[in-house]
Amino acid sequence: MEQTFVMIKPDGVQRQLIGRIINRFESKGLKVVGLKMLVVSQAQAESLYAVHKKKSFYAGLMKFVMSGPVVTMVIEGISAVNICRKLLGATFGPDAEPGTIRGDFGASISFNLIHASDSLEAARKEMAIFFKKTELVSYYLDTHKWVYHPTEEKEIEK
Ligand code: FUP
Repeated sequence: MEQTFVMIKPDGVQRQLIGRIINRFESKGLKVVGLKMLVVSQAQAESLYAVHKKKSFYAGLMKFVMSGPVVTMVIEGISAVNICRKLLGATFGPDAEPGTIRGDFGASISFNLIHASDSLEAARKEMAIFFKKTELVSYYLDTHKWVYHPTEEKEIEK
């Protein structure tokens, strides 16, 4: 079963969208296995956005992500990385399709409400920045037998 890292950014918290955003993942049938509110440290921000270090928007992005509390999550499910990215929508609010989180709640380029890992490799790295292994909870969701067909069970057990 895949796990991915998701973070509601400071604008999502300030706009009181925490509940509605988490609801998108739960409604899809994905499972929250880690959940934490925190203010991102300089070291965490540097690590999360290392790939953008040379970009013109890097300084602004760093300042923004550390500007207030965020909500970090680890989300689990079959194809969780890909599904979460689709639920987010396009990077910039004006481009994001209605029905996606960014498409429904955001109109900005810089304030885009939420982050989700873009690959399994990124997910592993980003989860480790924000969560200790002991902070992730392994549990059975009774609804899963209705979210996934029995033929998918092998994948669920992985
Ligand atoms: P995404 O993977 O959709 O979160 O987007 P990227 O990894 O490409 O960019 C990371 C963050 O940088 C985005 F969430 C928003 C910000 N950004 C800008 O502010 N300006 C840009 O031109 C590109 C990205």
